[in-house]
Amino acid sequence: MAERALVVVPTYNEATNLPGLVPQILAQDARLEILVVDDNSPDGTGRIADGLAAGQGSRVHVLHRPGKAGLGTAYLAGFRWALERGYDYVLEMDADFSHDPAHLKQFLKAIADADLVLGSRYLHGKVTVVNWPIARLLLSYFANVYARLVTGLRIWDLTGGFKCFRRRALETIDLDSVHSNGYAFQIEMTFRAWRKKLKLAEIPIVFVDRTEGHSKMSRAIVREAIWTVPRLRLMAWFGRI
Ligand SMILES: Nc1nc2c(ncn2[C@@H]2O[C@H](COP(=O)(O)OP(=O)(O)OP(=O)(O)O)[C@@H](O)[C@H]2O)c(=O)[nH]1
Ligand SMILES: [Mg+2]
Repeated sequence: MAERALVVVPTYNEATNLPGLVPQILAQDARLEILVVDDNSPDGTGRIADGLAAGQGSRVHVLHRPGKAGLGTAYLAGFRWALERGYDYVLEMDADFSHDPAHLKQFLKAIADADLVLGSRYLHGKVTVVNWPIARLLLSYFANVYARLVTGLRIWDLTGGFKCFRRRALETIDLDSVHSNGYAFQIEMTFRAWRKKLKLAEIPIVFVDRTEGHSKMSRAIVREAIWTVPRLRLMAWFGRI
């Protein structure tokens, strides 16, 4: 049977971005389908997603959740949806055009030789971020230095959200025990994949700050990331991961 890849796109108030994004994703590769996971966005993103699904035949799907419950649980719901339906690859991607759909082909190429491919904004120390204020860039960069030092993972970008999992990777990781929800979710998934001896690969991506809609970054998300890193390390120490 032909290979199928599902791009999981979590949305919260992305009405200005989603209609442009969906056709661009589908145009990259015939194997690609999309699952929009919308948390009852007040701006009507969910209805827009339904319209796009109706117009794109069977390649666009929508999962509606009753309210804003965070990025991590949105992805976990998307991963389970994909596993139940037999997809070979599952990708994570933001709806705000920070992640260029043109990179999707590179992910599909790289996953042929890996279990998890990470899109990296800091590969070998080279910064490929466009239009972020310097304070935001420094926060992200040093968050990654911190996460790398504490976890011992030799990965340049642990907090990025543009990634591709081989089905086997999602089957191997114990999804029920993942409980971080913001940027920490990205670190936790990659850490768990590494602990399971899955093969990780990093490819360079150019990350562009959103021009439409609003950031959902918060202090709580940063705090969660700060605590999650040593928690993961300790759990690994005690053989819990
Ligand atoms: N379903 C769902 N999607 C979310 C939630 N929070 C953020 N998103 C979406 O997840 C993607 C990435 O969001 P964030 O990592 O919070 O980043 P952002 O809001 O784009 O902010 P920046 O980090 O400044 O780019 C975007 O497509 C958001 O719409 C949530 O609670 N539920
Ligand atoms: Mg964003």
